[in-house]
Amino acid sequence: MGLSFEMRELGIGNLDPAKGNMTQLMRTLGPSNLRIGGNTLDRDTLWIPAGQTPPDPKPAWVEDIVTPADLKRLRALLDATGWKTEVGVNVGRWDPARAADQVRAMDRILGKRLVAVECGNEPDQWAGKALRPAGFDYPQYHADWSACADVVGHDRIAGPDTAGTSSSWAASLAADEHDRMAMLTVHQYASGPDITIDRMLAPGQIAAQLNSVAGNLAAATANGLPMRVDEANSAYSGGVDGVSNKYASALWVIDYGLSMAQAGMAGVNIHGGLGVCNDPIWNGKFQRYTPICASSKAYELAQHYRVMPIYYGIWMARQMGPGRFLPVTLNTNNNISAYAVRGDDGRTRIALVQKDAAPVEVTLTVGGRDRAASVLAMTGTALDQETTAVQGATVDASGHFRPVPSKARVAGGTLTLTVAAGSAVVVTL
Ligand code: BDP
Repeated sequence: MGLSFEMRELGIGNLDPAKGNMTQLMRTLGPSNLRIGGNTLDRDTLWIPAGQTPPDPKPAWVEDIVTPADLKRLRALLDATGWKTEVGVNVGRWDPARAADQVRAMDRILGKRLVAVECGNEPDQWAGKALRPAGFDYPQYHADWSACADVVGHDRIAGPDTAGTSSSWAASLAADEHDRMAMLTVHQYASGPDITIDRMLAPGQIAAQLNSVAGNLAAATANGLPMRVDEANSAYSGGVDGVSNKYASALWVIDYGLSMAQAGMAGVNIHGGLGVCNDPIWNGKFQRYTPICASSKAYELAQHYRVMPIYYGIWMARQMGPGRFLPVTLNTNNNISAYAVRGDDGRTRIALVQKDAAPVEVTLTVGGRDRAASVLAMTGTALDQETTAVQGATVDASGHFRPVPSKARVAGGTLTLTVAAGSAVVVTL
C-alpha cells in the first residue's frame, strides 16, 4: 500500500525532504510506491525544461509549473525513504517536445527510483473535461497513448489510469500494448459523495470493489502485467466529511488493501492532498480523504503534517507483509474479516477487521506447539470520530510511531482474543 498525490504537489514545492516531517511519515509506513498524477496533471501542469523559463504570458490553463529542480527534490525524498515513484506526463494537453524532455529528465534524475511513467490521468473523462472532443473513445485514446509511449521510448509505462473500473479501456490497452507497459493501472473510489459509514463498512462493500476490478485484473494477468489501483480512496470528489476523515475509514482501508493484495493486485495507492486538513486544498476542492495533511497554513508551509485515521489503517495493513497469503476459514455471523500471511521472515500474521458495534471473542485455530504471539490493536473512540491509535500510541509530531505490541499465547493450537467493537488487530505468531 502506497500513497498518491497530485502533480501540483511537485509544482508548488511540496514533498521536500529538507523541510518538515514528510520523510519520517513515509519512513514510518515503510518503503512503498509514491504515485504522482491526478487531475492537476492534465488540467494545469506545464513542464519547463532546464534553463528555460515559462512562456510569458503563460497559457491560460497553466496553474502549476514543474521543472527538473522539482524532480531532484523528489529524488532526494525517495532516497531518504527508500520509496519508488510513478510520475505522470501531461497527455491531456499534449506537447511532444515538453513530454520528451520531461521523460529524459525523469530517467536521468529519478533513475532506478522511477517505476513507471503515467501517460495522462483518467483519459476516460477527458471529453467531459473538454480536453478532447465528444465521442473520444478507446481508439482515439490508444492513438494518444501510442504517441506518449513513442516519446517515453521504453517499457516502463503505466496506464490507462481510467477513472473507473468498468470501462474496457484497461483490458484493451493491456491486450494491445503489454510489451510497452510496466503495469496496468486504474483508479477506484469506494463510492461517490453519497457514501456513509454504514455503507463503507457494510459486509458486501469490499466484495463489490473486488468484483468491480476483477475484469481489469484478469486482463492484466492474461497479458503478463502487474496491476495497481494507483489512485484509490473512500469517495471521489475529495471524499466526505464525517466519513472519509474519520476512524471508520481506517477500518475500511485495511480491508480494502488486504483484499486487493490477496486478489493478486500488485498494490494500491491511497490518494490525498497536502493542504490544511478540512480546508479546500486546490481549486476550492476538499481532500477529506487525505491520509496526511496540515493543522494550519503555517504548518502547511513548513510541510509539517499530521496524520488522519486512514494513515493508521494503511500502516496496519502494511504490518502484514511482505509474504504470501494463506487460506482462512471464517466461522462467524459477525461483520468481521480475516486475512493470514506467511511472512518472508517465516512468521505467520493474522489480521482481523471487526466492524460490529459490540466486542467479539475470536478463537484463532492455528495449530502447532504452544508459543508466544504478539498483538497490535488499532482502536478509535468512535467510527465517526477522528481519534485513532494503535496499542494506545499515536504518530508523534516528528512522524515517529512506536506502538508496543501486547503479548498473547497459542495454547493447544488456539489463541483466543477479545476484539473490541470497531477495531482491527494484527497477530504475529
Ligand atoms: C480523481 C482525480 C483526482 C481527484 C479525485 C477526486 O484523479 O485528482 O482529486 O478524483 O475526485 O478523479 O477526489
